[in-house]
Amino acid sequence: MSQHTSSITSSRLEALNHWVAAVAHLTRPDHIHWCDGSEAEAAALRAQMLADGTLLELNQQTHPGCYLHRSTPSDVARVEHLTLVCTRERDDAGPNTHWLAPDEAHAKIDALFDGCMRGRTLYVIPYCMGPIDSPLSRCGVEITDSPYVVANMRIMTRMGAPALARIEREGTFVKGLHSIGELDPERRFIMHFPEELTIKSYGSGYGGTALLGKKCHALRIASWQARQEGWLAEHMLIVGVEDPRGNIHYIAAAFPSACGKTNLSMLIPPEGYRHAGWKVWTIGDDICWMHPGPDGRLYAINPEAGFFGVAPGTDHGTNPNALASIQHDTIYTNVAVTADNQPWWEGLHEGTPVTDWRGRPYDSAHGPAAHPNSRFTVAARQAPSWSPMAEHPQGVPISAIVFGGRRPSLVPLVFQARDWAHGVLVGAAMGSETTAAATGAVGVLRRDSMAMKPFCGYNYGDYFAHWLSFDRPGMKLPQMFHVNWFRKGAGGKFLWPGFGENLRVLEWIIGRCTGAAGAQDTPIGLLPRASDLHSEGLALREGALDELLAVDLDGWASEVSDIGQYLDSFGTHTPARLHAERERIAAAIERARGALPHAKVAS
Ligand code: O2Y
Ligand code: MN
Repeated sequence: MSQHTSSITSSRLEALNHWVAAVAHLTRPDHIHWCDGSEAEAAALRAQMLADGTLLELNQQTHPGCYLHRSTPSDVARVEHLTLVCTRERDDAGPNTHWLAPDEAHAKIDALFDGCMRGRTLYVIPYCMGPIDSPLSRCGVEITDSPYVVANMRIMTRMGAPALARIEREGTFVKGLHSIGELDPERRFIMHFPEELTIKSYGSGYGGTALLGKKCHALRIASWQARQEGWLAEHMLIVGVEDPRGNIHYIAAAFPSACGKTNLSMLIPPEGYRHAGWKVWTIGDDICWMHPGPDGRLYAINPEAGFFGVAPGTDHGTNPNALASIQHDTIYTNVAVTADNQPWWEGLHEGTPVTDWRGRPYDSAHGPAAHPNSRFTVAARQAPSWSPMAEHPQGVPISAIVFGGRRPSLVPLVFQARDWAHGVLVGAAMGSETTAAATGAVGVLRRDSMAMKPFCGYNYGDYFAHWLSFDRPGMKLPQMFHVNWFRKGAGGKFLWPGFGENLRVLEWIIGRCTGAAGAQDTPIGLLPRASDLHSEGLALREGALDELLAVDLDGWASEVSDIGQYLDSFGTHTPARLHAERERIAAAIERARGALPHAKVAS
């Protein structure tokens, strides 16, 4: 393939060639480069970025193949208010998105793109989300003027010649146009046109706003495609849990941003479990595409090929697998560095920062050394826990779907939904405290249905209906659960140790799927009694487990009423079945409150 050319000679790539020509006409680049994904290409781009300071070399003795990128300080996280869904009908985008009419949106952003690549190279990145030979995968092409984006897309997707060959075979692909522009926060937009399978992003060079295969394609556009085609595109990790008899159960779990999805997907079992033969296999840490299989089960693939993980907090104690993965061939973004040029972040118990994420001499008066949303980009295959099944074209069968959020009070450690409709309500009602993964206030409770609030490409009411539509004859659907690792006690300390110990909860979840684990029925769902959880070797403070497994009926009465108002906010789009499910639970809580003197169900 000739790389410095304005088009690729193939009649089957006519649509792609036309689009590239039209974009070049608008943006006026000096050069056009079609990415083939080769090692030679990656090496040339790396040399260029090292020369112009886009990348800085880290200590090659301790971290071979590792580089640091410092983004513009105003460009360090997603910007939800500038992330738009542009459907012809406003109602199709729904109140959960920021909407703009397509004509107005195109005009606004094309004015910014006009001439913006003068003096730059336009890179054409063909990519495949999912294993290259999987029928569940979908392709896209990102056009960008950022070599940093090319380097990250090479890690995060299957990029280059094989993806182009698939696009040539299939003829369809998602179009993503990106320019870093002037990196001016006042001239920044991330626009999605689901009806046109098109994304346009201007003015950011960072993360989910610039790597268009990730949040923009694999969630916002894919969720729209999934609804039309009868599958699910979700903000979920996928993990395989192997029991001592060698059975592997796959679990998909949705948590809002920066709630530990990467940690859970790479969990190291507690010592006793390890000795007994338990193992954990990573399939994905952020995004999950699930399709009904011929046997009625849901089969999942991870559309990504890498991790774009949060660095702060990653350490031997919290995520040894992630730490092992990022010792080589990793791009770090916005971390601090030590005197001998090793990457450093808060929570890493080795080394001392001398230079902060902005490149200034580190001074704790300036705030943290690493940005709280600093990241590593690393190939998934570098994780010691990486599962060979992640490359399986048919995906892995999902036994359980887990929802969770940061809930310092009320929500128990774990509960199981009675059935699919109840599980959809539990997912729809999910709430969590906000984190540093997006700009805006941190630590505020907000509803984040299925952890898709920033990522659903259409009206949440219709999305809930789509989820409910899977409950039909012939389907063998996963069991559904809710977990809360973030419950705090009276002193403000976490009650549950989390990390590896979360396997105890996953064991109960798997036990519920196989019929091996017990539970008690409560108005909010099925909860383990303290004796149903394996707690040998678990260091909890006295009474903590009872607190973690109690149901405060008064608190739940007001929670369920709040959920009612939330469901009402989607108007007639909210399915009647979801309202009915909420009313059933509200009535069960009222009956139990009437029957109990202290309005509490003890474990
Ligand atoms: O996209 C970003 O810039 C940071 S946010 C992010 C990155 C990787 C995985 N998930 C997220 C998220 O916000 O959920
Ligand atoms: Mn995410």
